[in-house]
Amino acid sequence: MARTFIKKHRLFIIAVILFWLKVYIVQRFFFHVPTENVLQEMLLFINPLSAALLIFSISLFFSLKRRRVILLSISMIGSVIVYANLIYNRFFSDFITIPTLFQTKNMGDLGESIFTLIQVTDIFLFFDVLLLFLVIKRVRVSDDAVTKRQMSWLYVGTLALFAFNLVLSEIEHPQLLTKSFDRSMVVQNIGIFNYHLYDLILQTRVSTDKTFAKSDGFQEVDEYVQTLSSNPNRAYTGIAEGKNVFVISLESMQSFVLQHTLDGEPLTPFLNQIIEESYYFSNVYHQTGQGKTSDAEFLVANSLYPLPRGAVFFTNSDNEYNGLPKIVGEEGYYSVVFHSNDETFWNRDQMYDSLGYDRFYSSADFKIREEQTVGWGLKDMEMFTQSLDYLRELPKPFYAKFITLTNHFPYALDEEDAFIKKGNTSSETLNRYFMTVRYTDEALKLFFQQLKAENLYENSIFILYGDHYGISEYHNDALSEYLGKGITLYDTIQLQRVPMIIHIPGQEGKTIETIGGQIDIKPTILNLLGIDNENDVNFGEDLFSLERSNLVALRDGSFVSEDYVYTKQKCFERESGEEIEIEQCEPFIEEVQLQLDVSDRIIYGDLLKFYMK
Ligand code: GP9
Ligand code: MN
Repeated sequence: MARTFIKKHRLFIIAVILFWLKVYIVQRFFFHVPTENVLQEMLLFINPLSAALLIFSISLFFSLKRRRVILLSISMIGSVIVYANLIYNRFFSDFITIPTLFQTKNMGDLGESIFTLIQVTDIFLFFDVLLLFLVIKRVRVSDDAVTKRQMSWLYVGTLALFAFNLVLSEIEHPQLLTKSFDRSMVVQNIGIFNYHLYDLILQTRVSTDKTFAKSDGFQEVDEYVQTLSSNPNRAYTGIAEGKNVFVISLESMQSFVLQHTLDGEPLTPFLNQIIEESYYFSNVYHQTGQGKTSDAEFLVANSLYPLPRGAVFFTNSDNEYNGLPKIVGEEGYYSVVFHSNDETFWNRDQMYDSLGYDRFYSSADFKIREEQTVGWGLKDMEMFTQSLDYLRELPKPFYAKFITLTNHFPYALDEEDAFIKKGNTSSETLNRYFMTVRYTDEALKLFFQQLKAENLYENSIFILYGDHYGISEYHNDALSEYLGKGITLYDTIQLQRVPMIIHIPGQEGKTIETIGGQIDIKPTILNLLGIDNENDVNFGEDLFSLERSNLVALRDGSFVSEDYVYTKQKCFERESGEEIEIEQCEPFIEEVQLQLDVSDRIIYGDLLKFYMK
């Protein structure tokens, strides 16, 4: 029967095979998904087939006359979906989820960035569509009508294939679909199309969670919340009480640029100098997900994890939060944000209200002339300079957040703003990144000078943090050329460290190697300011604490502990970077999953309000 089916449905079979092979090639050679053993290789090869059979089977419901067009359309739409994921993957080392599709307010600004991620050779990824078109034109005999029996067998076969795929993936990665936050692992196991189906299921679960979380899940969540403590170090309590607070988000700044040079020139001379006079936390990791800058802001403001899918700034901006701006506001602070982008980007205008900011200075509040902008907006130097006019007038004490932007992908820079020559690795992105990092460093230097001149420096504290990675895994080869060593999975995690600097004028410098994350910033600031917020739910701990759990969870479930680094179901010794038995990491894997899960349930269920008096 299979023979007859093949003979009578040649076009269908050809379309499926072409598409299967194309998706396999993209998954295997273009996506950043792990392939380390034969089973994983096999999974990558077979997993596009069940999805290809399923989606092309739609054509069989159409009349013979229409079928050719339908086949071609499916092939085209499918290819666009794969390609969109490829572009996304090149930048984010991640895959598209349904909530990201609704972040339409961000779309306008993405133009140039997307353009940089497209390569001319990408056109070959649509070669199969062309081939199918030619075949359809040449093969005059049309396929046959399909019988009900054939249809049933087709679906039984597809289902069996999918089940086989799931069994293999369960062998390779037990509980992947029920317990993982790592999308690249899911795609590696079930393929990009089945992944989208899985994402759809997660989406519907989120909606139902919203309704049920309050009644069913609350007790469980509450039990966990009661165990949380930010363990403040009393020696630091209130050392910055009443001072103005500057929180500066360093766009795309990773720790590897600090104290590093390019052709003998330091990449961050100012930051290197300020580190000497500050508390510098050398092992702080970013914990952001798909919401990038906004996720980092969320972590800093709430000491909660951002969401596993989409940007919480978009999905849950109506929740009640006990945000840092709101808490300091209750203590008499005036809280503001300076960011020269449209106020709706990342849905900030809505979310900032929920976090309790008094005022958001967005692009509408800056004078923006063409020559003062580059890439995504106003140059950092100009942003800082113009902010001063507002800063001067603010009621004191103030809490002021600044979001830098020049060091944003695609790292564009005007010649006159270049303080070093660009790099000479095989990635133009990385080469330019060095220059924009150096520029932002110079902008910070200027800002500190200006603040000193305005008498705003002495009575303030400064928290500088990197928001997320700037160089994705796509540029690993070039990065290893620069670093002079290969990049292992272990290194990929270590590269997620971001600058974390607390500068208090008058205090001596100290490098602190504590393992921490952005989630720890809020309780740290509150302790420095001497603010004790009893009703607060903080998943982080004071970075100065001597009783820290020293376990930092990354958003995809990877983690770093005192002794271990864990990612993609592999366990490494932190000290040496050597891979060790997974059993060593196991006790922490569950703890990290639980922590992420409880935080997610609090957000999806809008549960924070039950803790606020
Ligand atoms: C845009 C800026 C950059 O306003 O925050 O956002 P990112 O793309 O890094 O999340
Ligand atoms: Mn950012």
